[in-house]
Amino acid sequence: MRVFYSEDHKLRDAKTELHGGQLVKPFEGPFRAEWILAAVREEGFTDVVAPEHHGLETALKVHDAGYLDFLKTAWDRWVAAGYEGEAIPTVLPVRRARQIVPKDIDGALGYYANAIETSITNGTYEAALAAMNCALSGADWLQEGNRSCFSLCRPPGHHAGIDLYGGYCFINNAAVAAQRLLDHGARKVAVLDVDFHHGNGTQDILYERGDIFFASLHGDPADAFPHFWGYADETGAGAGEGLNANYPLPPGTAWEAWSAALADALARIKAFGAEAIVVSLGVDTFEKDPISFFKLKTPDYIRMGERIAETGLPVLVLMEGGYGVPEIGLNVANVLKGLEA
Ligand code: Q9C
Ligand code: ZN
Repeated sequence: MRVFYSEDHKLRDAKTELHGGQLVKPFEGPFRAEWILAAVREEGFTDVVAPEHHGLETALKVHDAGYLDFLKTAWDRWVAAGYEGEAIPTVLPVRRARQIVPKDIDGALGYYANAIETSITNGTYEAALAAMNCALSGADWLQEGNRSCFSLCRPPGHHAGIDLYGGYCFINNAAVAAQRLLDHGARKVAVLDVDFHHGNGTQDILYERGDIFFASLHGDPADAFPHFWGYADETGAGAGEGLNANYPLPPGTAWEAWSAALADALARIKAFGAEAIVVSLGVDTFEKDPISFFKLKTPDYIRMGERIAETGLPVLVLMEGGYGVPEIGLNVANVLKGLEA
């Protein structure tokens, strides 16, 4: 299985995340991609290739143009304002506030944020583009007739909405990849989000679309980030009515209950008639993840890959979350092994 990986992920190396009332070293850092790359190579996935460079054409079909321009310019505008820390918003356009994009960078940050733990830094936009390029090259690789591949995207993407960043995400790599598959001949595709957190950005982008089915298995929003999205009664709207499937699950969820939800999601993806699956793979479902509460174990990830492979559909695996412990690498490699079994 081919692996797409760009060294440019290292351009995002934030010093701060707002966590527990303190600015701490971010959970999402370059070390994650290094651990994952080392493990997938160790486990035999040695066909590691840099992605092609792509323009913004596909991203502009899933994101707002003003939002992408904000991402491109935010750091320079922040520095020009005279600030010395990393860029974080302080004021948000909450209930009853006006939804007008402010000229001022402090206001623009709040306008485009859906969570404020995530600092914007020098190099963040360039790293997000590199992750997007990995996703697009993966989509093209499937389109050439290959059954599966792994795009080691970093930073992740599934919390990035139409015009929203947060939750360590800036450009929605999964939505961009799904769009690319459709633009290159697929009629219907599915995004299957197995990250511990609800894929609120992906849901935001796909909610009214009739050509992409979205399923997400995640910690119940009553208990877990992103808190304001991910309930089971969010089922899609307009042309997308019935094409959004959320599986909120309680603290302590282990393989048996988790895999029952997966089986239901995969059956619905098949019934929809998807011609390919984009998997938003977070391994923050692992029992030792520092910010999550599921209890999956390392061998479970092999079975996860096997179950997805049983659909018989081409599969593009994109990296999302998974934190704290070096085992994230083997857990990712196990999914890939299960897919090839
Ligand atoms: N301070 C992804 O897994 N905060 N994003 C959680 C810890 C944000 C997770 C609480 C978690 C974002 C891609
Ligand atoms: Zn996550």
